[in-house]
Amino acid sequence: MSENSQLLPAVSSFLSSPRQLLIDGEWVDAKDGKTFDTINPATEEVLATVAQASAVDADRAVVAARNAFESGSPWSKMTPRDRSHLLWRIGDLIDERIEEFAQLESLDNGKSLASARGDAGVAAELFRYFAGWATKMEGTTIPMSVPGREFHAYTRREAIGVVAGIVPWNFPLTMAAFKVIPSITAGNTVVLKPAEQTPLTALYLGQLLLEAGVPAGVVNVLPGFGDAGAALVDHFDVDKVAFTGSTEVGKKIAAGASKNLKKVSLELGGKAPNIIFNDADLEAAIAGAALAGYFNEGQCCVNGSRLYVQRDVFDQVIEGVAAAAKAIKVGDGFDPSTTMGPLVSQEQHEKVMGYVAGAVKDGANIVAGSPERAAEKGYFFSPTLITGVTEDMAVQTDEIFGPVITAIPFDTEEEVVAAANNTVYGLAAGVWSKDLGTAHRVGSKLRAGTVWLNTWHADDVTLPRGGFKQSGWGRELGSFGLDDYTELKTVIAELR
Ligand code: TXE
Repeated sequence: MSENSQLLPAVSSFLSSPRQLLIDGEWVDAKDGKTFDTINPATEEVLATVAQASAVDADRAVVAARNAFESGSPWSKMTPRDRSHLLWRIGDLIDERIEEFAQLESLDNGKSLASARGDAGVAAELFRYFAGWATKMEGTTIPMSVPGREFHAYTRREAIGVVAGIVPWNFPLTMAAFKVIPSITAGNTVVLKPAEQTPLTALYLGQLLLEAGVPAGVVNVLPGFGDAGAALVDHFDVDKVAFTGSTEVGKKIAAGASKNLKKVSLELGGKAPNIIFNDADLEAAIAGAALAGYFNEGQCCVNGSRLYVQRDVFDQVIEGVAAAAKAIKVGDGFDPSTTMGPLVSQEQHEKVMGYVAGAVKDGANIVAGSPERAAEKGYFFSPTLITGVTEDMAVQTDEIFGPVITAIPFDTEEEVVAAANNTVYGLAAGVWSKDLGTAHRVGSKLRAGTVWLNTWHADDVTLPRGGFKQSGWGRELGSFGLDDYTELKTVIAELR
């Protein structure tokens, strides 16, 4: 297959010239002229050259965002209704260009075109969902009791100011949308820092936002590395940092942002337990376990990587998940038969292979997959299922962020709940049982921000998501997600 022969003209033209930074409504080079290459993980070849933002560019973008936010700016004067219409229009524009976004995402990240289309659809829907909220950021009137005096007290939800959105590479467009959309819905301005592995769809989104009529400086896009992200976190004029990424960097961001007490929301790593009881609908549970572990090449923060199966059905479940793993077609994202693309980068590929090789060394059994690369070229890796694992093995404790499931048998509910919660993470968890009492009771004991009962990866833009423990701070999406992008002001007037 030749990818280039299938590329849409808009995508070919986007890739054919160096991509720049978006600052104050203009496409500009990095101040120091630096660029970096973004790599197609299926071919290991350079896909595009992109301007690399430094701290100086971060400052330029924050100044632009601050000016766009200040009172009297076109953005500050836009009514909530007009913001709502703008958000809706952007959603529709994304829908019109789903194929363009999907091609760019598949080339840059590796995921299949079908999966990338799904991501773009979520981004479009998210714009429309938040379009509804722009006109519904309501306050309350609150009674006061001061003898002999009369007051009228009420609350207002107001924008925070300049938001720095720092995002990872596993869902590049949707993660960008997660930060940009609630920011602008609430009237903030944004500097978005996409991941260095996958800058293209964020830049394409930037282009579309300008076309849709988002005023200059309201959304700025700064491709670059961790230093550019850190410069945003340190910048005095950034009011809030919204981050999705590793727990390690999340801790640095919390520490950096605390210097000026910026607001921070963090969506970090996970190591989700997926628990199958003897009485589960095994057909559904097996398919669900494979989806939980292998969707998006396993590069999901809510990836169901720790499978716990009650002893009577352990062998049957392992056989079923292994068969599902072997049925997955690993290949180039542009091949319509592909159900799993390559991992995102050489670094991620080496990390995942290293964990599986380590498990073999520790004495675990590989039931499906292998610690080896799945092709000579490209960061391909076969979906892997490992048994004979103990709780102290690195493959069981660490977030691997690849298509790797470890499976351990259990006997009692008490034992499995303790094992499931024995992690620093708390992003997601799942329970499979036909007994609703068991499902809800165990679900209530799991320390995780999302608990799936008899399903996995079922989701909607209306639902809040986020982590317990070291999986993060705050919640994204839904009405809860919008609160994190606003300040609450209390106004007290004396009636004289
Ligand atoms: O993440 P990083 P990486 C986990 C997953 C993965 C591991 C490493 O386990 O294997 O993290 O991935 C920017 N200040 N997750 O290295 O470094 C960086 O440029 C400010 C889970 O890619 O956390 C990128 O834009 N920003 C996760 C973003 O942070 C900094 C998704 C994420 O990069 C920075 C991705 C700094 N000091 C990886 N250093 C999830 N929860 O979904 C880096 N960045």
